[in-house]
Amino acid sequence: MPETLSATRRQLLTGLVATAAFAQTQETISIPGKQSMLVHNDRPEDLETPLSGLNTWITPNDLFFVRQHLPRPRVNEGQYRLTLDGKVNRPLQLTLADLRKLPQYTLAATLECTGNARGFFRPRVPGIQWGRGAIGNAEWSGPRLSDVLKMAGANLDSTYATFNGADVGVAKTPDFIRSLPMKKSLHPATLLALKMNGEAIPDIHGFPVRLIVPGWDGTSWVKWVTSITVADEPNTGFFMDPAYRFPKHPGAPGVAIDPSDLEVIEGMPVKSFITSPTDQESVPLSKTTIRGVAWAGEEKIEAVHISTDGGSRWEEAQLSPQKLAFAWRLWSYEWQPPKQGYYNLLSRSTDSAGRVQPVVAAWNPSGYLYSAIDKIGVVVEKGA
Ligand SMILES: Nc1nc2c(c(=O)[nH]1)N[C@H]1C(S)=C(S)[C@@H](COP(=O)(O)O)O[C@H]1N2
Ligand SMILES: [Mo]
Repeated sequence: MPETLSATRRQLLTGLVATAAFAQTQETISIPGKQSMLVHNDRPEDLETPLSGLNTWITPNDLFFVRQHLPRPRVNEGQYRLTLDGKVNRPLQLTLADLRKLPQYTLAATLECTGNARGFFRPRVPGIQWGRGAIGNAEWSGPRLSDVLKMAGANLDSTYATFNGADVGVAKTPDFIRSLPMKKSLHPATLLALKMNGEAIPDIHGFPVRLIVPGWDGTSWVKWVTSITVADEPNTGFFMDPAYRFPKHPGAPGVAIDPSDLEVIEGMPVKSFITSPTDQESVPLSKTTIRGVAWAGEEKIEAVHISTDGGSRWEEAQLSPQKLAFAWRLWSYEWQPPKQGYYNLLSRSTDSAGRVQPVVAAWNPSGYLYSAIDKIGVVVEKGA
């Protein structure tokens, strides 16, 4: 019977697909809890969150994306020391216990990789071809960076603090070192986090101490922080220059940009994307809830607009109550399709500074800060 045959074939196919995916994750992901992630690289791990994992305000640690350039270090809690040096009156070596004794603050902040959604740039650019999921929102807890700097008697007129983590350079990849302007370092929301969503920071997310730079792209959020050096110049290593820089003025797509026309990325654009339904999914004619997230770096999300007709008409989506700087807002829109067929669904966010998501993202040679209006296609089926 054809029906049985197709059912069997379908079972067989999904069975095969499932087994292959399972075998792959089993082989490559030995990180507890991270089995459902999309694997871009396995050594070191670069893992993307599936869209189904981005429909909650807090992203669980097990579903949080991972990006690292170097083999992941394992830091021994007892032996851990945080060194403070450079332009400080009292060079310090702090233990975890010292950091735990300081006043602890908790805040929600969205962490997004600078290269998130790089895979959408045309012409294509080299680098991890992230989809939408190199992003997550978590609650981070720990002392303020400013309190730690003041403990060491840091010269607060110095212009930078430079952070090194326990990971070290290998082969052609240099050590991961980042500098943060003193102004942002002294911001009360900039933390040395000891906890992520109420638990000790997981190894893969920077145990035991990671820098939280709310509203700025993920590159500054140094993991496994072991030293902070106060200085009047930024570090000049690879991860400050030439990496993670953005054109000072827009360049033509596909055209190289002179390094002197690039600058360090500070802050993030206004963004939104659709998490459900997913691109090319079939949805019923009855009713569909379109969902997604929106965020705006140091600003707040003011509105999200949805178009279900390719951008002719726009309607306002419902926003979750959290109107905060640094953290994303979830949004939803109840859609009653007029009839069956193929629809282009778009989402566009507006923030408290009046920034609006553009139709076209600013192309740049490294594929950073993709921020165009999101677009997916869905098939509305009568019987679905
Ligand atoms: N020490 C160290 N910190 C790091 C990195 C790294 O490679 N080494 N990668 C950065 C980048 S580019 C991003 S996007 C975030 C990713 O954080 P996550 O893996 O916890 O999601 O960590 C940042 N901090
Ligand atoms: Mo990143």
